[in-house]
Amino acid sequence: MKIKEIKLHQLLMTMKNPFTTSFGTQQKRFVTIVEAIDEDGTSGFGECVSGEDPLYSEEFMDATLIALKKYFGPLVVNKEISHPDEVWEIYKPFKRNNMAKASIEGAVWDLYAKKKGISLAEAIGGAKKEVDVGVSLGLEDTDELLLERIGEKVEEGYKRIKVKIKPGRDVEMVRKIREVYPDIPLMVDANSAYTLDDIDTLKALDEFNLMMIEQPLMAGDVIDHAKLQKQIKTPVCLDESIDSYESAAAAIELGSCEIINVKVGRVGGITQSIKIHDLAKKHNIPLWCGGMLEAGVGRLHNVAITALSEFVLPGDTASSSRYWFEDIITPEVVAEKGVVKVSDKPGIGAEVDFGKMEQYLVKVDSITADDELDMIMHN
Ligand code: OSB
Ligand code: MG
Repeated sequence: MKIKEIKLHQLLMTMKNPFTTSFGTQQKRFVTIVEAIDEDGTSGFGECVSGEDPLYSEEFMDATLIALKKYFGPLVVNKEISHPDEVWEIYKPFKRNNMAKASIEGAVWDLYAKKKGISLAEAIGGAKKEVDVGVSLGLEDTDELLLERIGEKVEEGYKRIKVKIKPGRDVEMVRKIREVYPDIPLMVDANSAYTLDDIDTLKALDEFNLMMIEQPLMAGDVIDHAKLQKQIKTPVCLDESIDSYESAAAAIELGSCEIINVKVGRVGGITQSIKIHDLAKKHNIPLWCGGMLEAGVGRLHNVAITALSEFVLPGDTASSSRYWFEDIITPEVVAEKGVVKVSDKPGIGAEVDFGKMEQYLVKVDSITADDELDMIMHN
């Protein structure tokens, strides 16, 4: 494959409902769709999942766009690439910026699968025909409102419910949920809002038979999480702390978690996700696919990676319609009774609909062979 042009379609989308976590509330999502076009005019698509502000991780969309335009686009344009794994190698000297790297790598994976005439899931090595999904619910102003939301999602058949917690909205809120829904598969996500000083609160959650507690402590930490896991019964699941293959290996070795949430963008792409997958399988660590409030392209990538065998727990890849009035792909991602079908069409398995995208479009940037890598450092 030789990529001739990379287009960065920058979209501003509005979610149906505001989404509140311990970081704050958001209703607008700034999405970048990466389109990698090869010499035959075939397009592969990736989605950049950076946050709008550096709250979840250090990456944020404005900075990510600079990284894509200045480094990661020019580094792959006009290069002969025979397999998408090579993209990580090309990017290796450049530290971090995982979501930026993953967005182009994802487009190359889609292009590669399309060229081979196979689905992205098959290209990755995923054999599942369908995947189980749950739903991630933001904090609501009152517990009653949250219970209403949970009721809707249970009714829709999602395989597990995840609720966001933060200090002051934790034990009593979960107690109320359990009073109404004693048996649903339930988990909580703290988005790094606690410290070991909150050990009593974290221990108190043990009584609710939660599937797991996601990222209770600081992003990046594996030491305190290991101490915490020894003191609580609820399995710790790491999200923000698993930002590379190396941090996954450290967390497994230290016993910092019993479960890992894989987000392709956070770990630097599909190639790295597969490496983490294989490591987790070896150590019997169950995986599931997290979400970053993706539009359709990222959502389809999530479905494809979930087709791998160690993704044994329901992911956060809910229906397009849970987030958007209109997604940018045809057909949209649909979860029926908590199950999403894995497409067997070539690549991501749906068309990116430029007509639908138009309503959200802010700007399109293009990277071609004219955009040479411009660095101070030389070899
Ligand atoms: O912590 O998993 C998280 C959304 C944005 C950033 C971080 C997280 C989330 C979610 C929602 O929990 C996942 C989704 O539905 O896409
Ligand atoms: Mg999380």
